[in-house]
Amino acid sequence: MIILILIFCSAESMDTLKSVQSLLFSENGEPIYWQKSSVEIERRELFDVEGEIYLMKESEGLLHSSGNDVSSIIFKCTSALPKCQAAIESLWEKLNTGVWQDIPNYLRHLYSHASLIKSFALYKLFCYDNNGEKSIDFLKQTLKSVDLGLLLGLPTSELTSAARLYSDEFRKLTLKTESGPSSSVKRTKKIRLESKTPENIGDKDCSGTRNFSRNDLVTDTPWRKWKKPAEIPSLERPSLENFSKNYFKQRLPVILKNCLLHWPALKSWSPGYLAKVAGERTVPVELGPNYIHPAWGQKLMTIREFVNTHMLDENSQDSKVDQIGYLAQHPLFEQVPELRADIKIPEYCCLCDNASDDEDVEEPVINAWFGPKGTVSPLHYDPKHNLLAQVVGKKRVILYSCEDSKYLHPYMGQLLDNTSQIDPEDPETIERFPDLIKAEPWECEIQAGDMLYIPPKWWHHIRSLSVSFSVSFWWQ
Ligand SMILES: O=C(O)CCC(=O)C(=O)O
Repeated sequence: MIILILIFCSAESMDTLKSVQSLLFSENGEPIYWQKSSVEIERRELFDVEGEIYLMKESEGLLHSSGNDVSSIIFKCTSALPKCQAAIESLWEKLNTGVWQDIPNYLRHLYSHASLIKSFALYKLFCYDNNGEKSIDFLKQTLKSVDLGLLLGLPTSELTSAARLYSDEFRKLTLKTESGPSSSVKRTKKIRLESKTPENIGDKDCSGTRNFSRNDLVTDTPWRKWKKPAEIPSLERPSLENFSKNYFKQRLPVILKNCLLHWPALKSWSPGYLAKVAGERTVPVELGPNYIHPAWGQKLMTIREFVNTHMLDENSQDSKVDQIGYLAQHPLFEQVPELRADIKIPEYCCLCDNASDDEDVEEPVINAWFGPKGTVSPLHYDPKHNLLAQVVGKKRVILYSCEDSKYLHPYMGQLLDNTSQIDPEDPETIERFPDLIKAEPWECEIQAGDMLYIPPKWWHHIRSLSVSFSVSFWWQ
């Protein structure tokens, strides 16, 4: 019996197991995390999380078992799992009490670490308790556990490495077997959902809120009637010097045509491709017409689920559900480094406002914006320079200069003070805010292969006109 199970278990899976094990334990079996973190957690804080730490250490102890006694390994893993789960749930409560900014980092670290231990227990079970469909299920839960750690805790390098190893394993497994799932196919964002435990986060949706039909969307062009929009100039791969002198330094928007031709993403990305490469990864999807609408909410789901329910049918451009889903402003490339290899940081991002700061230009913040036709980002501004690269499909962009801010009536309050009450698609807006007539709109459509430069503090309203994948680079 033991021999049979070990035969089922591939050498590759065992290699992954060893690699993940080395993220958790030093060569002599000492848990690495506790050596590193004892300095981070102060004594009085330790008192607050004593119970959780006890549970986590116990689980780790169980998981660092060696030998070939498979039934004992399985027993230890199944005993470790509920302990990790209890620690995760208790930490989740703590992370969701009080103001998010005041949550100490050590709690988020502990949450991430508990997720890593849980994923390791699940993966070990996958390796030793290998039986067809059930093992795929273990592997899915494994990935979900690291993703929850990455999304809701702190994105530690250990979690990122583990996620990569598990994803590779999942890809190999689904390539090898026919039984795998078919490969068919924001706002300073911090995910904090209301559900009590992380386990049911995946099931949370905006139920109770009104479903919004895509037919309700206004797609007319009222802003053109208020004032003829200026056209945003468009240049074919301008030199750095030209871009810097005439646009970057002048703070003027411009479309940079055909700048992405060397990106592998331009050829390969499609909803089906994303589901194939990262289908089992859990991501936060925004649901509802846009982030200021009362029917807006967030739901964690796998990319495959998102593609299968909220995207089409790539040809028909229609989604299967009424509610619009948008994977918006998400650091997907940190979470899924495999996709990071498909894009390049534009050389224009090396420009900076002060020549003396030349050496201090930081890496840009890279976010993914992936959704069906009809996603809307309401009129808002961001403080940084932005290159919005359009990889798949097209988007319509309406811009207003920061000089027109006085006519754009931002919401009051800290959370939405970079968002305007003006809805350029709503014909009645002008009656509520008649001085809007004094603001000068700019407008353009960006296509796959284009990049739009949006200067800092320029207001932008963006609607996808087809299935769309954009990547934004914010810098300085
Ligand atoms: O494409 C979108 O929906 C919004 C993009 C955006 O707001 C940004 O890049 O800052």
